[in-house]
Amino acid sequence: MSKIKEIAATVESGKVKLIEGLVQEALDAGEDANVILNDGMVAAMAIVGSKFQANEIFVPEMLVAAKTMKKGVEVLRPHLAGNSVGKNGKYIIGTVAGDLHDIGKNLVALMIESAGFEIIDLGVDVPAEKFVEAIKSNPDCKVVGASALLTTTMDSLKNTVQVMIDAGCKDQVKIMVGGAPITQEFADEIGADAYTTDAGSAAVKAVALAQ
Ligand code: B1M
Repeated sequence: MSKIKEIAATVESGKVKLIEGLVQEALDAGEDANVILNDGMVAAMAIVGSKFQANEIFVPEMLVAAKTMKKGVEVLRPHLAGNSVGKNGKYIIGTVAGDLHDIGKNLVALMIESAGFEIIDLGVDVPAEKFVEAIKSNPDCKVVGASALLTTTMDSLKNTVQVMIDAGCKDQVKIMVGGAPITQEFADEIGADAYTTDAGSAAVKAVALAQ
């Protein structure tokens, strides 16, 4: 089995103790960090999602797979993040109220940090008012990102954007949204300034919006 396949299988089966060693071995063997991330770990999480949907696995297995992926990402972190932190200003990010998923949000934060932003991570299950509070207390921040992973939290994302608009935040920041169920159409409908499908394109968009 190739190292990438081995990493994918390890995330999928939630073998937390093995992942750090395997990711390091792959890096030492010259594998690209982005390939390890996308073809190994992100691909594994998609399989985990499909198995969950098919009732082949349940929440505890999803949780342990997520924990395994997080540990793997920590080994990759220095290879993905750049060293120009802060040159593009601050970027506030969080997963909206009612939503506990943070792997995608964390990857977006990591890529945006590597594009030269100082990250203010509000975490998961973030009330709309907390986004507003963070924006107002960081007047030098020009871009904010909100993530939603569940179809049931799309409304929460809509509310988050609306609360930010009502509080006048758009005079200061551009609002970016993303997450698996989100589309460009939905982003336009709720008044967001930008939507991207993945962490890499989110970083490119954030740089453009901060100029
Ligand atoms: Co959840 N979960 N989960 N889960 N979970 C999904 C999302 C689901 C699709 C699985 C499935 O059924 N196939 C499904 C949602 C279905 C739907 O909404 N229609 C689901 C469900 C149902 C649930 C629960 C309701 C299960 C239950 O309790 N019965 C529950 C909800 C809890 C809650 O949030 N209130 C739940 C819980 C969990 C765990 C806690 C066990 C765990 C999360 C652990 C964690 O994050 N710390 C978990 C996991 C791991 C998943 C799956 C398997 C993997 C998510 C993930 O990390 N993907 C997921 C299935 C799947 O995704 N196929 C699933 C990898 C990650 C890199 O991708 O998050 O999409 P993603 O992020 C991408 C893009 O979306 C984008 O860039 C990222 C990187 O490229 N992106 C942005 C994300 N945010 C962005 C922001 C941007 C731009 C781009 O700009 C600001």
